[in-house]
Amino acid sequence: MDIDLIGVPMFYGCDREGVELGPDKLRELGLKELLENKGSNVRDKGNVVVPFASPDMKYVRSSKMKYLDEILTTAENLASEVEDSLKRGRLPLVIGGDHSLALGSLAGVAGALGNRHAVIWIDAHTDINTDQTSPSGNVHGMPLAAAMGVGPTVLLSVHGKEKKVLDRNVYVVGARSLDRGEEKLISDSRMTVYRIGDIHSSGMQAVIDDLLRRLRESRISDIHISYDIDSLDKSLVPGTGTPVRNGLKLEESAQLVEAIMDTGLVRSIDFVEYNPKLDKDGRTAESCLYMLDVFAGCLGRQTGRMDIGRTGS
Ligand code: 6HN
Ligand code: MN
Ligand code: MN
Ligand code: MN
Repeated sequence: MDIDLIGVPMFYGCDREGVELGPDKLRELGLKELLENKGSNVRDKGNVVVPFASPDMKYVRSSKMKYLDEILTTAENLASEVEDSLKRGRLPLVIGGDHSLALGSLAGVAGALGNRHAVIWIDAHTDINTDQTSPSGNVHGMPLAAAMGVGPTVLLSVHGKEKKVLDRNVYVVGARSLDRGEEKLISDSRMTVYRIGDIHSSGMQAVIDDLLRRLRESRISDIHISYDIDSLDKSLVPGTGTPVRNGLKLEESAQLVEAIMDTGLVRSIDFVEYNPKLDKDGRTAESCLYMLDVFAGCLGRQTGRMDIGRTGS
């Protein structure tokens, strides 16, 4: 697979410093070599430009969304890069940085692919707050709502005004920390949420089978994966800003990622929320490398497009 690595050194969306060091730390840990050793051709496009803002500038533009201007500028920059990579037939691997960067990656995906694709959001959270429902004002809790066309116009207008994904093509896996407004949006929309309870009661394979069946029934031919490392259990990722207990084990996460990757339909990937400053004994670095190795293995053995649903049942 031909891969474009794109770093987004930004913490504005979570308002907690350290996560902006994620992209360079992952490079230092050998991400490019890892992908190459597994058989991919990798071009590192470097980091997108993230404007500087001091903490006193947090609420300059909006009283409800912190660092709004800087997040929007970064998202525009990223959207252009992602769109450009996709149009060249390369897979953008976007490394964060906080999850608000998905405003940009999803806008770039929509720019290149239209809106027939699916988004698979692997996360302890659903990130479907709006400025009205957010308990924190942190934009990393809002990008998926915005992508579906829900929320304030400023967030919906990144790189074009159209919806970046249709709600019926959105799947969240691993959710276990949701706000009230998010619960309401889930019931009012057609998105699918596989909660940690579903995974623990039916098993990951059953969730995967259901997910792949739905993708097949919707005739999905392109997938974007947004991987938030806080989907993993808190004990595995002390180095993330919003860790949540009772999360996925590495093996479960690997099983999920492999099944999705092996459809051959994944066109772009986000890998977000690694905060090296908060890490303890390199445990988070180790978990990140474990998961990136899984992605790398799948990407490296991809030669062409496979039929969806070959994995699982
Ligand atoms: N993430 N739901 C909480 C909020 O502030 O909106 C947490 C969001 C976490 C977002 O982990 O990408
Ligand atoms: Mn997230
Ligand atoms: Mn464009
Ligand atoms: Mn999360």
